[in-house]
Amino acid sequence: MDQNRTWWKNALIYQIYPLSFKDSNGDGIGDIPGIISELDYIKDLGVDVIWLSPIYLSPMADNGYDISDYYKINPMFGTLSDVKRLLKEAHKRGLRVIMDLVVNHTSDQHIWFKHARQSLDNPYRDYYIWRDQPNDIASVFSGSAWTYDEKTKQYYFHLFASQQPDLNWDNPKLRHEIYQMINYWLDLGIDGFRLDVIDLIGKSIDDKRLADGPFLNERLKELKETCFEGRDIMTVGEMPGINIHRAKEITDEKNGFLNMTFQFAHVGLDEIPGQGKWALKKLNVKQLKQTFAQTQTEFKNGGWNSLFWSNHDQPRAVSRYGNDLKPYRKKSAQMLFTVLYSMKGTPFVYQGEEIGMTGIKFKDISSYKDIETINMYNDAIKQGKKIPEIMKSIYAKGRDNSRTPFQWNDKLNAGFGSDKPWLDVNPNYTYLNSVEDRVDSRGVFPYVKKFFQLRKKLPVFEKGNFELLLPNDSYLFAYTRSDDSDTILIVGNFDKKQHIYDLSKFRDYTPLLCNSSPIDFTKKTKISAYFAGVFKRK
Ligand code: TEU
Ligand code: CA
Repeated sequence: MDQNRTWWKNALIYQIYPLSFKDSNGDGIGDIPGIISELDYIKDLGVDVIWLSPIYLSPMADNGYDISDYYKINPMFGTLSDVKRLLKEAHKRGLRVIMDLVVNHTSDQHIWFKHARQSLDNPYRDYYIWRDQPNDIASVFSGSAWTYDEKTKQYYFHLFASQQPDLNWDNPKLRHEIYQMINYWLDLGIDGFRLDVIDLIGKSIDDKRLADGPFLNERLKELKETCFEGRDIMTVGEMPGINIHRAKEITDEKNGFLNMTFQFAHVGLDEIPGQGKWALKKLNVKQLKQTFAQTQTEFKNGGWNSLFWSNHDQPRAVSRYGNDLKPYRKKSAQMLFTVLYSMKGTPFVYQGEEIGMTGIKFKDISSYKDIETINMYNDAIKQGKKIPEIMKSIYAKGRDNSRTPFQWNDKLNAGFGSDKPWLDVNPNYTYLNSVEDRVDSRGVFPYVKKFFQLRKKLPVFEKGNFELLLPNDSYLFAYTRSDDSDTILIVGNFDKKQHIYDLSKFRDYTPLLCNSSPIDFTKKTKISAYFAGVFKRK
């Protein structure tokens, strides 16, 4: 992490969920050779960096976010030599590769945990968190965060599934092992890390300070000094539990610890506050705009931010914030790209987003594979909730929404692979697939590709100041970005209806890119359903 090199500020990052990207050997599971075979596709979009969700050895209770050996590659994804080939092939094309780093917890099948649970005085006991009595902290994946271990008659702590015991970051020996492992991967030539729930490593269990806990800064500092400093890499920390002020501190160019963080304020707006993600609330566009504006303001002078709608945990953006009905899908997907990625920050695109892939509604819970979804379902049934009500939450928020196999073409299994995929393909692949989308002049991919070319060309996208326009309007998301040489105007209509605006004060702006007929600024003008446009002051 060399703070003088800031290529990552203007880089386009593409997240690959290896299970679901491309299956090369017909076992129904995406793999590394599959990824290698599509590097040209990725490059063609204008991508600079690939982020791989975990490919380490894992019993896959949480699809790889439960690691049983940090040094081994999961054979279902390939071998270490496949990884080396991936690095070589990617670098050859000017693509960098970052890996997922999951160090808040391991799998319960990790050798450390297997040892740790043997006896109270086992040398690995203190690698994990044990108590005689549990407190009332709940697991993110339902139930208590404590599981009783029969053999040694204590409880171990797991903020996620019981198969994911939390590591004890208070233990310097454990920290040292982790740093060694991180340096092993960096020395191998990877270009950085996405750090899973890294705001949790500063926690203090007994006073229930979990996210952004009292030790976070010192831990991140040690991590930076021992592993990241002096290397030409990028780091992005997933931090669901910190506020934007802290995110700015943590990413400060001089005194910070990471290049950027993932912030979650905007993806929490369609849930009832305090009741968790499954308690659905209709999205208020005004609130969404204000949330973004706050973040943009906070990062005005220093720190750095990431921009994302979706990832492997979040539902598909077009189904959530846009409109996935046929007449609107492509336009609303293009609109979402335009308004999000014209802001200041590093853009992250999740696989399939570039062709406007949609969420999934499986009829029955038995088709779902995600541990969070299944645990919640079982819990809700026990509490007496009705199935249709539970399914409604799953349709809106379940993590399998974004995990269905990539839709490459209209052939068998959407061209994902020759055998039945591990998770069912979305039936809309017959018309929604990358072959179809890329030759379509109104396709999402062609628009997005042009958009990112434009974004790279004009420095105002990287550095320009953000100013929100029409803050109280419920349909239009409009703002300007300006630096010493340019001002650009960004307009997106979040509604399926057209609306009339007087934007005549922008009459000296010309269109750079629009997803339909540009706005006529000389008069009161109709802005069509899901319109998106970028304009520049003459
Ligand atoms: O997710 C962290 C996180 O906060 C999740 O609880 C997230 O909010 C949730 O999935 C939303 O439903 C990371 C990974 O991205 C996720 O896939 C893992 O399951 C989790 O950590 C545990 O490693
Ligand atoms: Ca495979």
